[in-house]
Amino acid sequence: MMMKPKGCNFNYPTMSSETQKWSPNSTNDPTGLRIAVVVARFNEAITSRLLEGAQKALQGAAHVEICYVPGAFELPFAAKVLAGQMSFDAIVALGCVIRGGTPHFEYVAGEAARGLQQVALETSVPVAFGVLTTDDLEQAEARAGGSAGNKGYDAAMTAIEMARFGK
Ligand code: INI
Repeated sequence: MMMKPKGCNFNYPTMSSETQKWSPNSTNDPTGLRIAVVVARFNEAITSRLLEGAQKALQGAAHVEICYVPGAFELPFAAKVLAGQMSFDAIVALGCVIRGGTPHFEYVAGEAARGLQQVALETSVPVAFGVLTTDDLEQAEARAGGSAGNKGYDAAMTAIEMARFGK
């Protein structure tokens, strides 16, 4: 029999698909949690929809603090400041980086991902990666409440689950 580590959730299947599947259970329940959401304003038409998705998942949380930064590159710094405030159970980082044919994409997307993971590992405050990295606007729209779901919702559900991890 496989041992279930404390706080781990094996209740929903993991499948290779465009949209994550979430089944309601105690690890996806935001009740009592304090969550910070940091949103990049760059590509605001998309990130505002990611925020709407995140807010839906976080309904019922004890507190949701929403902060804005100029672009995805600034998300790790903001996440580190918020993690240092010691009052948040998890952080959701939302952004949208569109390739657009320049090397800038690689730097912004890569540093956002690397920096956010670094903050989580250094502070032990979970940081969910709700940053779209797409080839074009159409792909971003699909993932921000369109045909491929809402990655802001998925990131917030991830933050809730990870806030309860090991507890
Ligand atoms: N920031 C984004 O969030 N998405 C992008 O697509 C993007 N592009 O393409 O340039 C972007 N650039 C700004 C960057 O995040 C910083 O705000 C800027 O470089 C100042 O540090």
